[in-house]
Amino acid sequence: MRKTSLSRTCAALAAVTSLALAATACGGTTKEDVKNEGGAAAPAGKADPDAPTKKGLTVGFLPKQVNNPYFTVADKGGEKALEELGSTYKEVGPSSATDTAGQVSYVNTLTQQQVDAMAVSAQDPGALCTALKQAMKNGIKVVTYDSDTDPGCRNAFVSQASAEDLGRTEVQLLAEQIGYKGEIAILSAAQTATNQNTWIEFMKDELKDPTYKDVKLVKVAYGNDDAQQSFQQTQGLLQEYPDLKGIISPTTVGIKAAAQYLSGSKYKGKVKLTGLGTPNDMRKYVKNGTVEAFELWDPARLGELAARTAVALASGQITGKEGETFTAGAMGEYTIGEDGVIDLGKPTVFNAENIDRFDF
Ligand code: RAM
Repeated sequence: MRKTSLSRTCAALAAVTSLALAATACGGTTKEDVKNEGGAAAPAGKADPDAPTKKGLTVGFLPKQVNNPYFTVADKGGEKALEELGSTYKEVGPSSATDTAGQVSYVNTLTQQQVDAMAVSAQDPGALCTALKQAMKNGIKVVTYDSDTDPGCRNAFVSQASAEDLGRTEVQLLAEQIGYKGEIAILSAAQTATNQNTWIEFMKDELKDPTYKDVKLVKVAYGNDDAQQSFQQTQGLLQEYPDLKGIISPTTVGIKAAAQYLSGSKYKGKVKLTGLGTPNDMRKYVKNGTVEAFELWDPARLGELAARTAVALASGQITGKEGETFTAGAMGEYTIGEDGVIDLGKPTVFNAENIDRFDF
């Protein structure tokens, strides 16, 4: 796999995209962030790595969307970890991935309830900032997981994998399947989603490599993490671009709906599909020849790491500053990176050979 250093790519990204997006994607600091009290990661006090792990804490999970199987698995991972740690888990959240106002009011509810920490997957990077800062002012530790807000609006971000790895490998997976030639499209989630937008910028950057000179990205469509809208968007893409050779869908809801559409159409096996999906959602489409390979991290481990990070913050073992380390139970030791980002690890590529080894 071709790899460039993240900082080099981030500099390139800043040159080609809006600086704010590049900063969110790469964890850099913009003027905007400096205005956000305290700048990045807002560390409070000094970390004491030897401080005892507090028990009896309450940690609220606020996913992008509660009825999304991906978040059900992720948040269950958080729940299990909190149980083990002797703390209490609760989950609140909107049922639509485009209900930004709903997410803001859930942050306010958790603040009013005086939880000790919250783990939030942001539908929109900017919209939650004021509410999250208010939570931090009230002494609540804020962890984002899955989809980040601005670094100044949370203590730490638990990232599922390097955004660069995810964006580039999805292009590599699809390009290989279409023989490095033809029109491709992206079927994303919500237009404001921090995580998907970051990955898409890396996909576009990857496509600039001469390896892909015959591959053309014709459209980015948005299915809003809604099964029906994603299905219709896939149908629309094929009507608009009858020569389309492949689709990348970096959302578990999108890839499943696209697979469902392709699998019942004349395009089955002809129009290639890859992206981010859960093995349980995608198994049938891999077995029936609609999908060759796709990828994902283990959402339960992501939720677990978010919970353990929240507890480490609330216990004073970490503050969210770069270089601090903590032990996340059996998951081992993690070090906080630039701008308070903690990387879970490498994603897994699933295909017909290995998919039956996974059950999530
Ligand atoms: C969807 C959500 C989530 C994303 C996964 C891959 O479930 O958009 O944020 O991480 O897909």
